[in-house]
Amino acid sequence: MFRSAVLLIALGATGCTCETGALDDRVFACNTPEECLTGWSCLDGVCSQVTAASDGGLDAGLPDAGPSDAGPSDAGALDAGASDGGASDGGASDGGASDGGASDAGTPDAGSWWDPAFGLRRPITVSTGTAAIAAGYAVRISFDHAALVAASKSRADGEDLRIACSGSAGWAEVDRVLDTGSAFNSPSTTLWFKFPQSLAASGSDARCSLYFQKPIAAAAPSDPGKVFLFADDFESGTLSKWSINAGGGSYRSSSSQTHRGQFSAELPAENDFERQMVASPALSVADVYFESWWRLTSTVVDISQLVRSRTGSNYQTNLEGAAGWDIAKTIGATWSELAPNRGAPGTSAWVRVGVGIYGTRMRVFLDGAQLNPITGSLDVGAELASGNVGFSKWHVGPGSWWVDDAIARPWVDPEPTTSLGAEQTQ
Ligand SMILES: [Ca+2]
Ligand SMILES: [Ca+2]
Repeated sequence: MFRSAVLLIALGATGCTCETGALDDRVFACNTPEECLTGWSCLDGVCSQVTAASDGGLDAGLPDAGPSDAGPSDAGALDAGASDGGASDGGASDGGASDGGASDAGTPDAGSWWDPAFGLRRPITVSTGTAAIAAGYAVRISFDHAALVAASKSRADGEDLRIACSGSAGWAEVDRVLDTGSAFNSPSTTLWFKFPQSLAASGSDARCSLYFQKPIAAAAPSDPGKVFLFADDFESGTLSKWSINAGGGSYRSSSSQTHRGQFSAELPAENDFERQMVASPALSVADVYFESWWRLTSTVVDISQLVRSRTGSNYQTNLEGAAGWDIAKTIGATWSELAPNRGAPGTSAWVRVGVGIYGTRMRVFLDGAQLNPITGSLDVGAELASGNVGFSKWHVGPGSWWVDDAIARPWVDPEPTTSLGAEQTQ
């Protein structure tokens, strides 16, 4: 309700008549708040002064349109405008404890707006199935960013795409990361962010929103380390996020093939020998999705992607040459195949390999589609309750195996879903 919370100052066509008397070219017509004086906002193309003291009079008679904000006790509530959503909105007439605390029903106060510099938003609803999620679960949203760009609602570089979540302390922006298989200005731009709240099974929560339409935007916060359990795009030019066991070996930083950026990890041809590369410092995670992009010179390989990995033990998908990816495990150095190989590995192209394990059940994904088992999930046994993520190689070559854009994130099965609500203006 920011729109109703400002006092419009009339501006003549020949100069500023603003009450501050500060003649400044920027206080005329505007497209963005940055073109106006500090403390002023751009409203309907005109710089306008935010005047909190006058807010009540203008706002008191206006309906507060949010679904969770429509209670009878809210009819007379003052809406604090741009800074709304925090402590100033927690008054007795506005729902009190249900407005942002731990017991929050999950729908942000539609009368609040995170940052008035952003013109538009779409609420994000996170919904769980039969599996609850803990706070900090990484969720994704997909939307037609190209259409927003074409309509001048967002920047082509996506820097104005921001995600903020409301809570007891008000709105807080969270890092958002472009999916490793996605792009900005695309019909299916996909962003990941860490959902700040736990959510019970069969739950639904819309405390977070996607904000956009800020023509002048600094770089968005987009640290994968703040969204995922582990992420390496290998752009450090080193393998410093990994531990290579079995006596070191030939995994190396590479620039000869990359999925994105300038670097990947490469394992050049090497005959039969167990060689692992696992995340360092080691993760100790139970329910996890671990994925990476792979590229092969030839299908003469015997290589694996590991979850719940410990010394001598892991669950894995194992690519055994042209036969494809199986589900297997190594327990106390004894390897056994649990589901037969599926899929047809190609060469000289990047493919996305994902392994999800939840409880004792596992699924393998190729390029985002479930590959193994054919349907459902496979019980891999209960030997390993948690562990690290990584890779194992028995044979590579002729040619090399490259890995890029490795990510580990919490995973429940079924995964929560997200949906984007209709576009809203302030
Ligand atoms: Ca890279
Ligand atoms: Ca096999």
